[in-house]
Amino acid sequence: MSWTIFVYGTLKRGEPNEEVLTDTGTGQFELLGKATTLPKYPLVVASKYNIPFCLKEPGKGHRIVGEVYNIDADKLKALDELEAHPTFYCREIIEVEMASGEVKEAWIYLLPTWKPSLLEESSEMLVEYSSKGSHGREYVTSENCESEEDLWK
Ligand code: PCA
Repeated sequence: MSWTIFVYGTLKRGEPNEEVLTDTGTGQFELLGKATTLPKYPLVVASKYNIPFCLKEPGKGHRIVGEVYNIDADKLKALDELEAHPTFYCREIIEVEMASGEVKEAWIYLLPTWKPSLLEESSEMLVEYSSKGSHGREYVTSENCESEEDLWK
């Protein structure tokens, strides 16, 4: 399993898309543990489906808490499909710190572009995402989200 991935949103254990990661029908995975990003990022819940987004603006927000997995190429393909990489989220390599203090390189899905108003409206920048968190914006499953534009209506 040659890919290391850091997940911070709906792919985490107990979150709405965890099965996309843990379904062994679409590839293999191994949980390495919890970790924190070395850079800070703005982590916001936004759009009409209440999607968690880590915005590609390192240095702003907080160091984000998530989970690190080793996955195989099949699983990476399944995740890229869900996250619509590279047309929506963009998968990039960043540094994350494991609970042990070990620093690893891992892939993360970042939102590369957004409307300026997004950061102003979502005044709350999270450290650790949970769909049922105190932000009060529970994730809405959107199997038939037709277009990216539809998200922001
Ligand atoms: N899924 C990916 C990116 C945001 C999301 O909801 C993740 O959990 O890391």
